[in-house]
Amino acid sequence: MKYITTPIYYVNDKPHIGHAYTSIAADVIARFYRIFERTENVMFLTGTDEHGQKVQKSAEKLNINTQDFCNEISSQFRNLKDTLNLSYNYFIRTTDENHKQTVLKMWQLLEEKGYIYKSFYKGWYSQKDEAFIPDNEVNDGKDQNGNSLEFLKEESYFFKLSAFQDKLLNFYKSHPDFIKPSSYMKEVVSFVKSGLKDLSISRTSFTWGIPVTKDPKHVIYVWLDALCNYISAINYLGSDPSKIEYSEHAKEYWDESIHLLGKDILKFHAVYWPAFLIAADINPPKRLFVHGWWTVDGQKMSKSLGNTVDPIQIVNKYGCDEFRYFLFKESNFGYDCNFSENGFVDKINYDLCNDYGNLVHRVLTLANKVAINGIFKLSRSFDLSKNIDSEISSKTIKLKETLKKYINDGLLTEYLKAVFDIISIANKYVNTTEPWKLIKTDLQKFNDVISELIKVIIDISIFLYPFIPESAKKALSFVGISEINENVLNTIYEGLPLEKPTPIFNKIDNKKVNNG
Ligand code: ME8
Repeated sequence: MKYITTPIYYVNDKPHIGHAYTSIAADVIARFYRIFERTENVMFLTGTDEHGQKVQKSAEKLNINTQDFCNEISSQFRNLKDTLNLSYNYFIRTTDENHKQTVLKMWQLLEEKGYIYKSFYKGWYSQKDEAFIPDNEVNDGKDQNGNSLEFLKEESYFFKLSAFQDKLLNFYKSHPDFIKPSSYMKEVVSFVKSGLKDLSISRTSFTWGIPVTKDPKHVIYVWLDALCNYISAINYLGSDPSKIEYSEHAKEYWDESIHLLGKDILKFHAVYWPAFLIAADINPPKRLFVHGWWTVDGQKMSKSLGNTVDPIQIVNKYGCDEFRYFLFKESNFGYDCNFSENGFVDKINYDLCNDYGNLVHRVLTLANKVAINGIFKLSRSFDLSKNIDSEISSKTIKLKETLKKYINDGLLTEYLKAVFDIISIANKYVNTTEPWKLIKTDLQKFNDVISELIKVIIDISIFLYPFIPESAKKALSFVGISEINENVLNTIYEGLPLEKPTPIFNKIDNKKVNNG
């Protein structure tokens, strides 16, 4: 079982490159596991976060009914499925009835276990981050990034977060791989060590949220509400609204859960969420894969600077697989990275066209020349493991285990690098063996070389499939393979029905960059 999630996105803003990045990362991981696990055992969840003051204000500004406003923006996120070719199984909305029931059950559990009390909140609140800001991070009514804060004085329910300091520190210690990359773990540990204050978990000054059952003038704090999406989507607390029943089936997924998130929301996922879960007798998720921040041409992306990158526009201009590939080849997943359209075009032209696309095209064009009745007969019953004298074969065999490890550790950039190293070796092999000469001088040797290269193309296409699904499928279709699963790697092919290859990627003229 595998359970992969993205953050659920606020509906006060339309989707941009940052949202696309997290969602595609989750998609890559889900697709990879579907190759090596039974497909139905891999659950990939995404959705929208629709409650809270920020969303209510955005709808009010436009003079639109809040639910209608949510429906509109939520559908823009849902439609990314087609634009970005996302393979999610479920799209959750925090306005879904089923989700609301889970949040109320969670509240009930925290209350029954004695972790909720009523008091009075007095302090600063960031509407932008939907977060309470400690006094020592406030300067002149602004947060550390210069965003205006609001001073709140209102009755509130509190969660006894302070009671979880030691429990959390013990948890981090016994689960050193909980957060990847591990530099983020250090940040979290030092935050928790510096002391935890109880957390305000209800608001009374606006209404757009889930009302507390016994005290409906309070709505539940948007982060407690939102984080519960990860368990409501799998009905962890049971589907009957009248009773709480921990689901064994949900637990199987939960034990293998991976949350993907940007570094901006690390504290909520690494501190608050495990504390809520431990309080409710539920294990924290298995892994958090944290990624860095995209800037654009070296600048922070913001609506006011007008430099937000629209993934839909980029995909329409350059193609979906091209965009998916670029995001992870350009960035070092886990760390900050910069978007520039020129950089994008270079990656497509050099890596996808020159390296992968060209390898497939020239090898299969040569193979077609000797195919009999459209079938290319591989020399020997071609088995890479018996051909380990060659550098590419031995590296390709080891690749599967290396890539599995990279995916398990959230190392998406390393993954691509490892595959492209093989592509580069394979291209060199073509250049040194010169099969276009062998076809005239030594047909047996020609067949050996091309057979080996075809097997490598099959394997790397399967490995690239999670990142560039349609292009990888196209490459595989040239050799008659339509199924994408582990068997493709393990099959010993004797003959392959060939199609005449057409280019998988088109070179982009750099002039296109500035010409819309
Ligand atoms: O925080 N670079 O939603 P959100 C990289 N609703 N990633 C970026 C990015 C950028 N410039 N901008 C956004 C919320 N992201 C909450 C989450 S989860 C229970 C609730 C990505 O719409 C990144 O993954 O502000 C970040 O964590 C997420 O979008 C925040 O989306």
